[in-house]
Amino acid sequence: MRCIFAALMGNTTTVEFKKEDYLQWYHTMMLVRRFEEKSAQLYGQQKIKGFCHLYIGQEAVVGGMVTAISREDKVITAYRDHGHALALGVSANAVMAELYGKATGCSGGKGGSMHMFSKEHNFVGGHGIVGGQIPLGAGLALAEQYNNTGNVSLTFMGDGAVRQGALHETFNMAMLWKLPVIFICENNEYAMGTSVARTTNMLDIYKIGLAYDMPSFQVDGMKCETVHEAIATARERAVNGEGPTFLEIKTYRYRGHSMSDPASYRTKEELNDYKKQDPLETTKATILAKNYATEEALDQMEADIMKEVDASVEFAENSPYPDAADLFKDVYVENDYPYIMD
Ligand SMILES: Cc1ncc(C[n+]2csc(CCOP(=O)(O)OP(=O)(O)O)c2C)c(N)n1
Repeated sequence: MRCIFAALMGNTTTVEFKKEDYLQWYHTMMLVRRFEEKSAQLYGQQKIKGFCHLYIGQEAVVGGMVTAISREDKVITAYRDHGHALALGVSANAVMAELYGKATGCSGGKGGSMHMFSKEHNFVGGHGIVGGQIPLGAGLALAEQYNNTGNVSLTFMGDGAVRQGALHETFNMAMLWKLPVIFICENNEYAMGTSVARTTNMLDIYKIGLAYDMPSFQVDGMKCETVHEAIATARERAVNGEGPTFLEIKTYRYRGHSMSDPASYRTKEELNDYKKQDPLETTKATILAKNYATEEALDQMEADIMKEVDASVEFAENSPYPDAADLFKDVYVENDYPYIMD
């Protein structure tokens, strides 16, 4: 355990990654980035309304996640959820239509930006109440343990959410029952306009887990390599019946908290320091240096992604709004309720 700890605390990895991993990371991150840039534009045109929290800057977290998990694992997160949905394979069409509030969206157009959901992709949301998803994530893990599936729950949260009391109750139960859950705090340094330093004397969030004897690590979140290794190691422990892990993944959002935030609480220099470590740029540089793909091939990949994103806008534009008669559908359990996880 000591050597894993040393590897995760630094910004290097002990794993040899394959060409396929790098290409998948680049594809995932590029899809999320271009999709969200388009969403921001559409929000400005009032095509997308209501709350909308962009993930731009944090893409290496979901990039590293997808190569480290099984597609049967359950993933749950807060409202900054477009990246998780897209990375797990929910189509750009279904995510864009959801942003538009259209019936073809992944939550039937009734969830919007904060409530992406896909039973088919084992993505259990998309939750607007800060920290509300933490106990739910442990519940998902309990179901996997009870049914002896060998799957794990990946329970994401922001740095603001770790101050919720529910986290402590959940950590306690998860450790007591050795639940197969990976708690992942995406520490992007701010909860709305409030920095971590303004809310706590303990800046190393991962240490919260140590109070419960939970293996807890800090991870460089600007690199898919370190994220993948941390999640894969935690997953192995969970699958082997060794219980939960807490990962504090250090990342940064380039945009404001939501579309209405000018982000005046931070400096341009701070933002630029993170942009210098941009995971799309560093992944591209590695791919080119290792001759995993040519620059032209990567440009082609990007052009194809842009087409996919543009097509999703057309799809959303041409989709119908939910029927008024469906207003009370999907609220309580129904026999044919489409979102219950079997
Ligand atoms: C229980 C609760 N309290 C307050 C809010 C209002 N609120 C929405 S987002 C947010 C900040 C959360 O920040 P963080 O958990 O760090 O996530 P990030 O936005 O950085 O992804 C707050 C306080 C809420 N949605 N739920």
